[in-house]
Amino acid sequence: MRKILVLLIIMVSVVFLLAACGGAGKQELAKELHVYNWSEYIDPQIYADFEEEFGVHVVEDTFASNEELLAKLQAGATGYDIIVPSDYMVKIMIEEGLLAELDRENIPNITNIDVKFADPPYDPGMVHCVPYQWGTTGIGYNSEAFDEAPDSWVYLFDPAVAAEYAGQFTMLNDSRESLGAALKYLGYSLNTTDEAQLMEARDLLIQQKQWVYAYDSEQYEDLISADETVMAHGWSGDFFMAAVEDERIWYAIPQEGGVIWADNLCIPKTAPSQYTAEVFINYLLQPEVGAAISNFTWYASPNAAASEFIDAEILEEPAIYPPPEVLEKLEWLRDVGEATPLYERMWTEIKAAGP
Ligand code: N2P
Repeated sequence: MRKILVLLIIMVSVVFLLAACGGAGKQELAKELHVYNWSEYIDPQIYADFEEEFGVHVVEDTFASNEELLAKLQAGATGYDIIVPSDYMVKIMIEEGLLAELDRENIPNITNIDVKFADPPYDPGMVHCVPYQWGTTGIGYNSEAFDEAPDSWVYLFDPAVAAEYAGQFTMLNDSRESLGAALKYLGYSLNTTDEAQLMEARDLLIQQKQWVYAYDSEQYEDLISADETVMAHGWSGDFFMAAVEDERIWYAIPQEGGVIWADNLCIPKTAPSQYTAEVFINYLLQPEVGAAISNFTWYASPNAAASEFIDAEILEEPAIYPPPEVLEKLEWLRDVGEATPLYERMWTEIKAAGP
């Protein structure tokens, strides 16, 4: 009788133990995943494949600048599971307490990230985010409209040159990028906190405004293709992606140096499903999926394991993977801290100025 009791106790314990093990670590996937992303920044097929494999429907909403993304979160948007801020904005968001810390157990593929990107200064040790894609900011153009590549900020800012392209070029609708381009042309740092330098950059952009077709961050490459414009201040991959359909379009990194940036997959603290977001990040980090992202966006991948699946045309393009002597001249946008409101004020004044 005693033996039977002991056996019974053991059996019951085993059943409980198994149940406990099965439950631990195995969280439920949400039915939907809400991604807030830059436009045309992922092959929609990847969302479809993820849905097929995990039964999670991905809903995407897009933003056009880091400041728009931040404003949305600050205004209390709570519906997003994944957001894609750039480097300097990650730092700001961490400081504002807007980002969740990643649970590495759910993201084993994080080891695929190239060591060069695995310890970013804006998020040491990838505690909050995983690098998604990286690229540069420069000048895209219709090669038929130029004898030589417009590979200098002179084309956008020198009155004698820019006036020649009056009404035929766009500038990014982005405070840090457009002020940054003007600062570079003036020979200053993209991250200056000197008010006099910033006012000079503001005045330059106000002077330039009479020749600017539009401030735009989402359709500038299509405007070139539609022959509305011949040149645009913009992000590398967007032009290369457009060049697949319209081979007149090409891209140059200004000789004076441009901007290098990295966008990141992060999870807001308010995310409805952090676990599903981590499963999704892990999915994107698979070598073939990482490559499929770059093969669609034409941006460089921080995923080392993806390289062997990325098209040679992309890997071998020096304006996508710049050689060391070009990389050296590029500058990262950094969090300018207390000077941020100054940048915003300058930008507001530019936007409000008469054409
Ligand atoms: C993709 C936009 C790239 C984002 N269309 C630049 N940070």
